[in-house]
Amino acid sequence: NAKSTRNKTNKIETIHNAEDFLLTQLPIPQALRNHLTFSLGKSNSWATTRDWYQTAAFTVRDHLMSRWVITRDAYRDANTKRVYYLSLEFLIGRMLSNAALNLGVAPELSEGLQEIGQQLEGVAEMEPDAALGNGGLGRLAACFVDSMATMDIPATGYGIRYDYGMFRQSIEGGQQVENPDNWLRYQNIWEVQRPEHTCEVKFYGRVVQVHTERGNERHWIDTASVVAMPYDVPVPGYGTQTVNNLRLWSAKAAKEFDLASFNQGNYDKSVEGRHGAETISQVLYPNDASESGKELRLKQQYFFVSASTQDILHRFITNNPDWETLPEKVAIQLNDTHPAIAVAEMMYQLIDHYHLAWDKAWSLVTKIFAYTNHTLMPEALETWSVDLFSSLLPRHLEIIYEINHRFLQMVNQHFPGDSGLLSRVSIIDEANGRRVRMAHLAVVGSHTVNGVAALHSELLKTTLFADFNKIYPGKFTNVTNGITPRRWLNQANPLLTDLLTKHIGTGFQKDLGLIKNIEPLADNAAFRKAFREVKAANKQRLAYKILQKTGVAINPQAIFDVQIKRIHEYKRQLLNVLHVITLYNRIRSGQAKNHVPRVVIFAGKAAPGYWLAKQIIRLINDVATLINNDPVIGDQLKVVFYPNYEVSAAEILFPGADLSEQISTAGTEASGTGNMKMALNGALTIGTLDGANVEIKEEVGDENIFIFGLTTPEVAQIKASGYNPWDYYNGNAELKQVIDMIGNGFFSVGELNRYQAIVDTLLHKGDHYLLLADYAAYVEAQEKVAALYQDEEAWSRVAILNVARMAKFSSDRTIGEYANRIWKVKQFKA
Ligand code: B1H
Repeated sequence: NAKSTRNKTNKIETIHNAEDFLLTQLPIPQALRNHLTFSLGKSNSWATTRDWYQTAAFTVRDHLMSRWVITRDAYRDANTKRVYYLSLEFLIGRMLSNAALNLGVAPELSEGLQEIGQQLEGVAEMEPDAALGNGGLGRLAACFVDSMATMDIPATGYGIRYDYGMFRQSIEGGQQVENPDNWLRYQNIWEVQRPEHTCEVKFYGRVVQVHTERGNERHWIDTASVVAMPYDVPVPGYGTQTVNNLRLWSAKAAKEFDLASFNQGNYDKSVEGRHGAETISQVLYPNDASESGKELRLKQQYFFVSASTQDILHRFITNNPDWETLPEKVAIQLNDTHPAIAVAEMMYQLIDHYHLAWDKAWSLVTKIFAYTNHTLMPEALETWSVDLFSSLLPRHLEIIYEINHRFLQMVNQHFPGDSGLLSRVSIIDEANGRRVRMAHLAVVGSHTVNGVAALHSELLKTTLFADFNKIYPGKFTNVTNGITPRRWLNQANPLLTDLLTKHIGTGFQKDLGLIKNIEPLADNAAFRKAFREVKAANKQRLAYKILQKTGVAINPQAIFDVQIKRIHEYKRQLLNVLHVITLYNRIRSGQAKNHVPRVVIFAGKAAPGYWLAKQIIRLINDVATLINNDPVIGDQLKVVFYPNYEVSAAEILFPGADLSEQISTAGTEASGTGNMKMALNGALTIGTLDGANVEIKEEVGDENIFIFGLTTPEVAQIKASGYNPWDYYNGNAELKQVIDMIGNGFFSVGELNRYQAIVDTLLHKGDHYLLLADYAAYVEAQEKVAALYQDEEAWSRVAILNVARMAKFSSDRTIGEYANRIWKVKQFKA
């Protein structure tokens, strides 16, 4: 059933169905043997575990390739509307098990490896994580591409192929040490270089007025060029033939080297230009939730945005007669402001390259773009100095000025004479040494702007974008984040997946709505017991990993109290530490009523330049050392800092958690997604009414979550009325004791004032995140946690209800909302 068609060059080509390709595929055990010989050039007796990983990866890749080809051709032939997801981060993690799962070959692969004496888990561990992201924002992009493929949405992700991803963290003497992440050291089997789709990206230069037959034009000249080389990564959907594409750009020098210098024997100089260009895609900036302000970062942004925009427009105009239908074929989502320069770049290409008139180009642009905001934190709001912009991207600065001029004129018409409003919403901040506000560019250039959880989206409308909400009523909306159940349930927690399958059948992986069918089983004692056995096994697995990584032996019966996320003051790991020390003091003084043995587990990276966050890591480790070695404490309390938190570590940590710490100051965490991953894996949440915690509470019910602390309006109010942390310090003897221990060097006997700065932020610098104000409520909530944990039947019941009520938090639901409400793109099955 091969079909013959004619392509553009009038050649006859043969298109196969996926089945035709699949029929030609060998059974997996045979394919493994073949690849070992023909792809690796090895024999069984010499093969290392890494060889077996590569062999397995080649084997699974074979199952992807035909689907990938067919999907791409089908999109092109049908000329469907496509979504382009622009993101500076894709935190994908390992791909082997995920691809095998999504393609439906995981059991066969596992058996095939067993036949040759290998275990899939051990083999899969040889794959380095693709850590092309910092944290939640990057992982969200990875969940989204999984969901878009699974839901047959014609979508492409665009990003950067960093040579070095997120740094690897080791802990030396209790302190974070950063090591380079050389993830491409060995061949990356999951990418295909596409030199035929190379683009040129320009920087610097100047703009001149030129008179042409079309009239006066602005020409950007004397530029320096960099070549953008695409590497394509296949993204297989689960239970579908669709394999979408993730295109990651790598920077190359425009000319291999300057021949003149080379001929003069000046080899060093001739390769210099090369290094300058190639540094652009060298390394991911590791500053989650704070901007770096570095020229190289702006270069990264423009580099991948320009290449992607060229790619998108070239694909469009090759398949469509004119520009009129661009918004019917193209939807572009900006993952935060990092790619916001795309608004100006699209104008630049349409006007300067394709010669559209301004008004026409602008009307197309504002129908194509949508922007997702991920944070309200002022330190993360990107601005670039006008000076830097005018040197690096002079033509784009002109375009931004023109966009701003027209925008401010419109505002002035609607709100005449409000000069305060004009200066507040201007894309150029004139007050702080002239800076380009990327969020304003993104808002003005987009038809829709969304926040990532209900509370966050409300706060966007009432605080950060209040003026814009008045100017553009209806532009702002909410799309609550989600997580892919493929990786975060099926792959990370095979035991729970098996248990669920036994009772409700398969299908929940693709339609998480079905998971509600386990709800009645919360009242079934046998099911609760089976559920506890799963949790116990996952805790065993985690305990073993912790022993391997840290040397700390933990009691798997204890409650595993887990806070894993980037280290940041607003996330309040320090509040957790205050509680740990409180428990320590209570146990030592015999005042721990209803205490249950507890293991408090932390993991997360601090931005290398964020000194206080690094101090918090050090404090956690100092506290851990003291408590873990106190014979009076024994198994009653243990503290663990799990090093190098990454996607593959998360896959072990989430299923092993009993208690999920989501304790950010209300109003600071846009959404959180670890909160969803833990609840889906049967942990109970202790948390504030922040981010998506609010919606998790709505779903699981007030009685099945431990909510504590100030609400967002209360936070605002207490700050407005003059918050004084000393009142709490002096008013609570336990709290005072804990802070004094930190300040007096109880945990740092060799250096008594080591943690003075931490005490200072709490007492002398205003305790910006209100740890002291929330301390008592937090400790009280933790007492309730302990009390419930003592009743294992009651605890399991609540944990099961949490799992059963997580349907809303599938990223399939999230992507469905983007597709229907924002992108207006339909499913298309190849
Ligand atoms: C989130 C970021 C972020 N919000 C700047 N903002 C970055 C900002 O490298 N930078 O410059 C990197 C990342 N990341 C997170 O996004 C939010 O804090 C989470 O609450 C949210 O769940 C996640 C996904 O929406």
